[in-house]
Amino acid sequence: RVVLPYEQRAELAKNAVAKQLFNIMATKKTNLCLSVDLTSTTQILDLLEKVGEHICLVKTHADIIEDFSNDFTTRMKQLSNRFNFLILEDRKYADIGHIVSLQYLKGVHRISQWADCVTAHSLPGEGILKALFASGDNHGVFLLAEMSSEGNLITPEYKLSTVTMASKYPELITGYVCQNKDTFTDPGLIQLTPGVQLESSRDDFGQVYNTPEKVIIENGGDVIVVGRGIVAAKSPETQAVLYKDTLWKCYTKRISGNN
Ligand code: UP6
Repeated sequence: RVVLPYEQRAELAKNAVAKQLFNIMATKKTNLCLSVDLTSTTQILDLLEKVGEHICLVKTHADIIEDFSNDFTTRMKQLSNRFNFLILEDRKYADIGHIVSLQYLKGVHRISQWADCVTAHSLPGEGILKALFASGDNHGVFLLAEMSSEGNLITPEYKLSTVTMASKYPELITGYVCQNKDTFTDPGLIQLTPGVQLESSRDDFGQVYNTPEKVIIENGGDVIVVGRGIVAAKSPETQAVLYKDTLWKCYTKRISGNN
């Protein structure tokens, strides 16, 4: 899986969003996902205006935004069309299927109307996937198979059962949020890896950061999530270009087999 180029993996993808995302990465030559963890819509839109051309995916947390509105999502959608990136709402669903379906379709956020894909935990069991599958067309789910935070309670058995559960929903699953390449083998799925900064470090609340080399070349990351590494920089735009170039270099090194 890890040595195949994104354009070939696009052809193997069974989920429409995964196919699209592989193609965007190959066309724009970027595997950078910006985690735009800001609390104001103007801050978010201003930043996307500046870095949209450098990213393949934007990851949102709609529930941290203080002035969330339909107008905001319309504008974000316009930017995603203009710059050709997709939108992932990192909702990390973790309830019974019935409620997750309502959380996806309803509420103030109406996530299904603007997000190309969402994240979900496998903890509640298969019903969560059944519900998300029944709740729309041409959408996707990144299932949490591992977490970046220290002391998280995910075991090797949990990870294995997560992948077995997901294999029953090939049209729904875009990929996994995970840290290691041995998590899954299907080259049509995407490894989304958070916990990345240019230097390995930690924050005060258990987040663990690895370097681009480690997460892409050693650990098989396909789409790399960077939040504060870009968002908290003096010049997020300059930093986004730096991350984009560094991450892409690691990917080309990986597929050339020259590691
Ligand atoms: N995220 C993780 N680790 C996980 C899953 N998700 O950090 O295992 C998400 C967080 C945050 C982003 O919810 O939005 O990735 C990481 O942000 P950071 O780069 O600022 O630490």
